[in-house]
Amino acid sequence: MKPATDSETEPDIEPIYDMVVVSNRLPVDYVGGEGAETQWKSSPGGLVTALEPVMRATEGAWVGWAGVADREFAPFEHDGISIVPVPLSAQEIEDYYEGFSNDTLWPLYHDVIARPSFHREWWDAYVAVNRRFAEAAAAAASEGAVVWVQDYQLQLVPRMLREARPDLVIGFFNHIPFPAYGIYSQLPWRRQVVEGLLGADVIGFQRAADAGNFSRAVRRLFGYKTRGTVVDVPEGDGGVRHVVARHFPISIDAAAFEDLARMPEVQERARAIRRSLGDPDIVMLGVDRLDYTKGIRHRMKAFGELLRDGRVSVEHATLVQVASPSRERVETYRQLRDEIELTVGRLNGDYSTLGHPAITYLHHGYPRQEMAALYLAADVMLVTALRDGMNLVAKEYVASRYDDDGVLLLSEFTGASDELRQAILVNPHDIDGLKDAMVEAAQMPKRERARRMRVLRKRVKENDVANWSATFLETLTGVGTIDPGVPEALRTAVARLVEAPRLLVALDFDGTLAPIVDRPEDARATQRARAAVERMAEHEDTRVALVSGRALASLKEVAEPPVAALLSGSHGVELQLDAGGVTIDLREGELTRLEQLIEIVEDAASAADGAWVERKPAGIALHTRKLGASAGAALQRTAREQVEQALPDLATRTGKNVLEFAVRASDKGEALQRLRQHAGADAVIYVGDDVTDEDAFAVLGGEDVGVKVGQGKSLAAYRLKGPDDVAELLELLADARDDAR
Ligand code: GDG
Repeated sequence: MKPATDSETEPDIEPIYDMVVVSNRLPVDYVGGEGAETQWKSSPGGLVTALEPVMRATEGAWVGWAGVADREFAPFEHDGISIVPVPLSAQEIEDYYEGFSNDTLWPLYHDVIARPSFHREWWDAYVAVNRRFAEAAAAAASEGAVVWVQDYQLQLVPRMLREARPDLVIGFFNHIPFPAYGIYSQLPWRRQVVEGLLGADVIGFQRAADAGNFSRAVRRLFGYKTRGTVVDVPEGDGGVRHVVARHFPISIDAAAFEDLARMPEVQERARAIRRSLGDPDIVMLGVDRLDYTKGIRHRMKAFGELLRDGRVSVEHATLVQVASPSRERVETYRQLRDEIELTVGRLNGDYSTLGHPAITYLHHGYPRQEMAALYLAADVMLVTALRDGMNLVAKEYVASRYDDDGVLLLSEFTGASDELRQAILVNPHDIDGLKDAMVEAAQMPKRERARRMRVLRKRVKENDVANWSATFLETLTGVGTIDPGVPEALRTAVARLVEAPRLLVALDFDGTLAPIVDRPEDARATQRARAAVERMAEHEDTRVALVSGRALASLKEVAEPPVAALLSGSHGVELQLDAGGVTIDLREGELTRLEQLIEIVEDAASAADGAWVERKPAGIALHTRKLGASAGAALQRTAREQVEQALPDLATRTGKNVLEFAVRASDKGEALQRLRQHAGADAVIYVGDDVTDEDAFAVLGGEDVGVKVGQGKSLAAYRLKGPDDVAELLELLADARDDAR
């Protein structure tokens, strides 16, 4: 614990932080004390664990509420993280937090399981508090900083931030579901909320279905174009801003849970828990915040009926329900608590015997170590949520079961069910189905339990919380570490893709199939990549296309493409759709402009040693790779100025160390659309490494797969490290396509 000072004046925050996280609650709790004696302690939630390493590495700041009303605290540092407290009045907590967040948005976003209340004064407080959070974040962020806003309480912050600080890179992650439009449209402020979110560069959701619901809301409310995971948001200047809206399933610190479970004292505690329950054969466990979305009543009803029907007895099976206190000032939650406690009382009265409780109900929060002991003690984990963004409890149970034992019964209405397919999946509304599933779980043979748990564990370990935050931040900033090989998520996407009746595999060449070399004429695809491309081109229902910025003639020379391959050169200006030649006819005016252009650029290039030009049918490219960064940039600037002066309105494009001018505008996106049409493809995979490949990623649809090779900001949903990894991906694709035939 560290002391901090109280402040009566405006907190003075320095705009020095390159990374700012904004969440309703801070990762610290106020313990007590005043002024220099103020005491804080860490509140070790999942989000803190996820973001702690990032915050430390970037010396970031965390903006949020300290958990006490009507108190202002000056910014301070706690355990190496800079904390920027945002004050809330008691009235604001009632209106913004308990009201709009927890009694309007929460029930609405969870498919109106409870009835949402709409009050205009709650909305006003939501706007005012969101503005305060946005102002605090804007005050803390350095020029060009990354700001990551968390969850449904702060949906207006991205837009407010962008208006105040257009220089910032803004991410948003929604921890709860995003509902279907039919439900969402009930919200009187539906336009303002979507507009608020669209202020972000990347909007993250738990499930693909949530991202899809959001995109539909954008189309219905604003008519903006959405393609796959990209939304085109029109800007005032007539241009568009690409916003990525896609799923990033959150996870847990799996290794930490396993470590806890492996501690001898935790294992001893697990045995003691079973003894205290009368040593039944089967311990069933539920762990939830006491919330109506969690399906606690449904599981109790099912368990009660199993006892009533004599399918289980209290000597054989018992249910432990941890229901940690939550939102106790909201009326719906008080009612829920009464109902659950009534049910527990009834069931225990009817079925418990001395030493054998039917249900052990615990309305407390417990330390994590005790949670791990409970997970180890449980033969069956019951997760029966009626709607849940992810459900971390399911993942914690799996991570704790290093003994490959235990059965997870999981509602298909949780985000976790998208990943944890080897659980027993249930519809909690179907009480008979739920009862059968509970019996099945209790009777599952040991070998089957172990088989399923091994697969579940692999999944949770692969996508842990560090992976989640890294993937999100990589998408947001384009910077991160890319491991060699083909990541699991991309393998899964490929497995889905090969189901398509007609598939188009569209590939950039330089940097994707071929390593980048100094002299473009020396570039060659790696042996593996070539072989995989040729295998794929043999499939009748798969078309391969090479999509390059090179002139077609140069592409053919270096790539030696299979005869059946479709080709696009000069960024889509040249297309070869069937074997044979292709010509492009420049109009009179274009030809004259091209000649002038060539003269200017060749002149400029001749002045710099190491620069060279590449002539294309409708343009010219100035390569500056060998000049070094600053000389290269200087030459590009001069060339651009000269060209702009003589030939205004020419299409220009900047690639990696290359500046291109064209007398006819086209891009790889247009090329890809024509190729798709020509191939009659139901699905497309596009792989590319250059900024010019972004135009192609931008036209991909929901079923398509975009893969960015290497670092850099990208609209693609997946990443590979380099051409070797692309070759591995293509081999996988060819294998899967062979199998699917
Ligand atoms: C929201 C979304 C999404 C619970 N009781 C105790 C305790 N817990 C811990 C659990 C788990 C966490 O609280 C609950 O996380 P869930 O994911 O299950 O649910 P929500 O609180 O509703 O969280 C949800 C999540 O955000 C993350 O994005 O998954 O869908 O609704 O970690 O272990 N922890 C301790 N004592 C308790 O008594 N120590």
